[in-house]
Amino acid sequence: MFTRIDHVGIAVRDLDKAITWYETTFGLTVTATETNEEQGVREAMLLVADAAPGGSYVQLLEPIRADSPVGKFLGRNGEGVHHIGYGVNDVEKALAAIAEQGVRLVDKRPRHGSMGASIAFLHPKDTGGVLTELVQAVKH
Ligand code: V0V
Ligand code: CO
Repeated sequence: MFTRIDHVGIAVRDLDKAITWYETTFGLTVTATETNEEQGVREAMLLVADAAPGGSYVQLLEPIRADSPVGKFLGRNGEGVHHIGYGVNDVEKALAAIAEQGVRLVDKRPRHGSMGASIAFLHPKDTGGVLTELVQAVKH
């Protein structure tokens, strides 16, 4: 069902500082940055490896509101790994198959994600404490 790891989402307090750190320390480069009002984040995708039908990225996430998923996470845990995003070919099909296994869905329908992707989250309480995101990337 999963085609690759699309991205690892990392909660940060200061997006610009975090981008500079990843660029200078690991030599990564930013492919896209975006503010996602619905998700309450300003985020940047840094390419790690290119692959079809989409690359693998580090996603740096800075909250734009304290009362948002990433804002609450930072308050509780500080900076660090927030979620894993797996690539899928058909997010609606994957959601239906996973729901059938009894896993609670945060999103019953896909939402708008980074770089035009369709995304949906599974509840971390049903996935061994790992917030898990399904990502149907725009083909390139
Ligand atoms: C919360 N919990 C987590 C967690 N966030 N566990 C593991 N990893 C995380 N990232 C745990 C938390 O410790 C609590 O456990 C419990 O879940 C309830 O958390 P809460 O924050 O008090 O309650 P909720 O229900 O308000 O929020 C939890 C959920 C929320 C997972 C429903 O964070 C959510 O909707 N997340 C999905 C959206 C999201 O994360 N967006 C930002 C990335 P205890 O204390 O009860 O044991 S946006 C993105 O990735 C984009 C745009 C993209 O990729 O394109
Ligand atoms: Co994500």
